[in-house]
Amino acid sequence: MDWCVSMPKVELHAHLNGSIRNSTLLELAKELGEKGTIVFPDFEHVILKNDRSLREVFKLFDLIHMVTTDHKTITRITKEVVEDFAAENVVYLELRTTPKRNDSIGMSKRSYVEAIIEGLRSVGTSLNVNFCTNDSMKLSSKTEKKIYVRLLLSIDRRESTESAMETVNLALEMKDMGVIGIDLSGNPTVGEWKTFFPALKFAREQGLSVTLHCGEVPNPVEIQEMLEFLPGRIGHACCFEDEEWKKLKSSKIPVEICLTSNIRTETISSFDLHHFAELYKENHPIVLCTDDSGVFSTNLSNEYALASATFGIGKVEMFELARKAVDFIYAGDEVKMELNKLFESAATTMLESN
Ligand code: 6MZ
Repeated sequence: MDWCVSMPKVELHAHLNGSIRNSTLLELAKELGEKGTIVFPDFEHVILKNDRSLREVFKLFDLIHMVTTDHKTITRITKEVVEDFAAENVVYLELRTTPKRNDSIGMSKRSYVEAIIEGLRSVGTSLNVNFCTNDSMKLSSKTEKKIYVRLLLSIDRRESTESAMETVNLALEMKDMGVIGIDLSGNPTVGEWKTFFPALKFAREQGLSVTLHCGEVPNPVEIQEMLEFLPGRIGHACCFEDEEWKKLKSSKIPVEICLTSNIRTETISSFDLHHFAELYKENHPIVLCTDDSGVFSTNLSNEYALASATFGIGKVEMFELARKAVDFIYAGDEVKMELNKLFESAATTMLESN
């Protein structure tokens, strides 16, 4: 479906290291294999495996982090990921990543995020990237492609309260460099919500937006508490019971929907049974996202094509779904206005071509 590629789209749930190109991942692993740091054939086998359970996905992330977590590589991956999203006409991207500390190579959480910002700066001249919060003028209309990028710093569920607080403080320090929010993610079977609550509450009090991975596995108590926290958005919402659906629907919290990810990790048994259908029918705020485009071999256009084909939604309605996502972005009104203008002009072009 070419129109899924050509129409403008908004990506709100993409993990940096999960969005790495397969070719880059293999290249980096080969280099480490040659140095004897890893056993390349073992690594290659895991990377090229297509179907993996949720548990296996988190094992894969540990492997990915072994080959990606140095400043130079983080800069490279960021550049490539932004270029890949822009190439399929993503016009606004909220990229999330877990700041990592590695004393042996002089990496602090701050220098990790600085390496990402360096990646945003180094995107080629054919693409205009707006990433600083005070930087709206950087999007010149002369260049062919433009993309707004904003950063969310993730707290991994393996972290302590102190470490989560450190990430929130870092996000606050880096607000002027495009960091606008906090995400809670990581293996959903690990850690407890109450560990992160103080940091998330503080983040929100200080004006940061918060999104939570919620209900990726059944955990009614945690899901209820997360919904009561009233985050700006939640990701996944796969394992909800009646009570939780009721709460979600009355709260109107937007849901970041990741179709391929949910099927690949077997948190949902088949596309046609996905909760997208019901939420869409009931006009609940939703946004289609990729989650980990590299790990799950997908892209955002593919997610739109999948939703259209599976749920029988036409081109105009899919366009409206993409446009509606602008309402749920964490960037401010000025960016929203620019995006609304951009969608308006794309709508005119689409109608003329029909
Ligand atoms: C929960 C996920 C995830 O932060 O190193 N992550 N957390 N559920 C998911 N669904 C499959 N996919 C990715 O990107 C990788 C990290 O993002 C989180 C995990 O913590 C993973 O280690 P970054 O850029």
